Amino acid sequence: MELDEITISRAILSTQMERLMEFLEMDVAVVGGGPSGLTAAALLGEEGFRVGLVEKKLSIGGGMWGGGMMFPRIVVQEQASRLLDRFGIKYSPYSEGYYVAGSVEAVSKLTASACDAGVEFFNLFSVEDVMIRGDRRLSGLVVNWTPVEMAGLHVDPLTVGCRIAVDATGHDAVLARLVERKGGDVKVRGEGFMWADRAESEILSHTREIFPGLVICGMAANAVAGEHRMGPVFGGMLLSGERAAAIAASALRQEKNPA
Ligand code: 48H
Repeated sequence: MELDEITISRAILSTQMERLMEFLEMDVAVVGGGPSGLTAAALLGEEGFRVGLVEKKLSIGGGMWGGGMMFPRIVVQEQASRLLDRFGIKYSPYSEGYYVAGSVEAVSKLTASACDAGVEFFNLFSVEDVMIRGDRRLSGLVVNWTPVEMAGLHVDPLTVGCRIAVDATGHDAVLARLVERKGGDVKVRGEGFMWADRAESEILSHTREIFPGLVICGMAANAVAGEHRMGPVFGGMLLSGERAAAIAASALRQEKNPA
């Protein structure tokens, strides 16, 4: 068979357009493909929800690739080791309660789990605004190509609908800041100094629906709460992603079957 370039182009364009149309209205839009967003997306996908993961960079993985100061290792504490098991990420014990995993394996396996769970990835999409109607509920994301943003081109964005958005944008807490800036009842306090134990033990209490339709997780949750940072210990990110998935799933089920 002789390869035909036009067929190759047609295959990519038609397949991607079909997927884009299918995901114009999602159950959950997870914004940010770092460890917390990947965990949330994979778990929600496994539950059968239509989940799109929007990531502004070319690659998925956020701040986990770089491990600690570019040494590609992450530390995970005892409480989160069950999530490493769940996603098939190998690890070795270091000292009591501390486990070490490879950051490349961790990103790859979380990403693979999300793919297997049916999550659709929209990389190189940057969220630049959100849709909040008079009913004061977040109901969509306003997205543009990252290269458009990088080049400073005046190109209008498109909008995708979602029943729940998960802000997993890390230190910048992009969605929370957008809602705050545009007058929503959200306050972003900004993250505090390094204090791993405190930051990791509080992150689950900061993982919550901060605005109707907007769940915050991962480092963004700590940034909103004015909580400390934790450096390259990643258990809290996985656990926070898991908590965000549970909150989103319960809100979606409630919407379907109101009491
Ligand atoms: C689409 C966007 C946009 C946008 C940003 O930073 P992340 O890895 O986030 P978490 O919270 O899952 O993990 C945090 C962890 O990596 C970390 O930094 C830790 C533990 N730090 C501790 C410390 O002390 O420093 O991923 C966020 C992702 C990135 O991939 C961004 O590119 C993406 O969100 N993103 N995607 N539209 N507007 N903004």
